[in-house]
Amino acid sequence: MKLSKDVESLLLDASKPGSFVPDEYDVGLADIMVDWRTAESADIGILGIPFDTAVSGRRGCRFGPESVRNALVFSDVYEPGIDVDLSTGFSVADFGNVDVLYTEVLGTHERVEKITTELFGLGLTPVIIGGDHSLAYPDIKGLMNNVDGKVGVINIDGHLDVRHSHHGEVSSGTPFRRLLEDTATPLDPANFVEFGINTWLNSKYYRDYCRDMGIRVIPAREIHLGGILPAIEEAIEIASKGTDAIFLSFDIDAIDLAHIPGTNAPNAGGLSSFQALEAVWRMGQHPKCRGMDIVEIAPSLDAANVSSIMGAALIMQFMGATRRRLENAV
Ligand SMILES: [Mn+2]
Repeated sequence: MKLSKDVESLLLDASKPGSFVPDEYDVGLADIMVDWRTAESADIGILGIPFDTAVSGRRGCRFGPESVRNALVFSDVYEPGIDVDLSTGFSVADFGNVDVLYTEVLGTHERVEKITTELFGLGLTPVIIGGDHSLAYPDIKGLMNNVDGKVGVINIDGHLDVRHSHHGEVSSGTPFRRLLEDTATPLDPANFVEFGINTWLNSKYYRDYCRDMGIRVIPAREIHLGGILPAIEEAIEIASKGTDAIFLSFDIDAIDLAHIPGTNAPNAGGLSSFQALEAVWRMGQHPKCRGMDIVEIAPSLDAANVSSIMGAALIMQFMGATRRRLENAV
């Protein structure tokens, strides 16, 4: 169709999200992110998993990928605090969402593991947007399937997520027990750290299990009282010691409920948004860091979309850290 030049110049391309008030000096993530089918290679690969069937409480995080992507494409690709600019020399490919089996947890996990195994195999750094935390199992298995040696895992979370099961079923509370007990590629408890554990939604039984297994649990209280930097340093030390790769699993409910209302189990006394960003910035720069998932963001439980905006900020921060890591590797 044809419109007059005058009218054409008044229309913004709505297929490119984030097109509000253009400023020729702004570069948004939408300007640098491409569909994976058109990319030769990429530094970062975004994958969404719209699946919350394994949540035992309030569901809604299956809408996380859509909501976080919407927040993500409004991000500019520069952050003055860390002074990282992603506008040139950094590539982000969007792999879309996993076609999940809505009523089948294990079947969905199989699909996810198949995909993540190939994504890690491409040599890029995946950023996986959940979905519920049960998905950490196939997310991390995808990395383990690509590494000969051991994989260290940092779980930033309000909860331990080492349950045996919920009535014999896999749930969002079981992913790390599954990894620790996996027969093919078990997670070594000596390289697993529980970071930011907090509040009256954890059992002594599972805390004792971690103690008996030699798993370091760093409660949010210890981080608040002792400072974020020593806690980050210790977590990196545990996950990197004798391993070939590190995976960062970020459950948004690690962050205080004042910042994150949009999740199944909001956390009183959790990490601040700054502490969370600083943890991702420092952990993501470690030379062994290979990927991240961010889970349990439920926009249907949110207020003013802030939980999705926080999720997007954490992803941008991880991308900034990844850029620094890749620069340091040269
Ligand atoms: Mn969790």
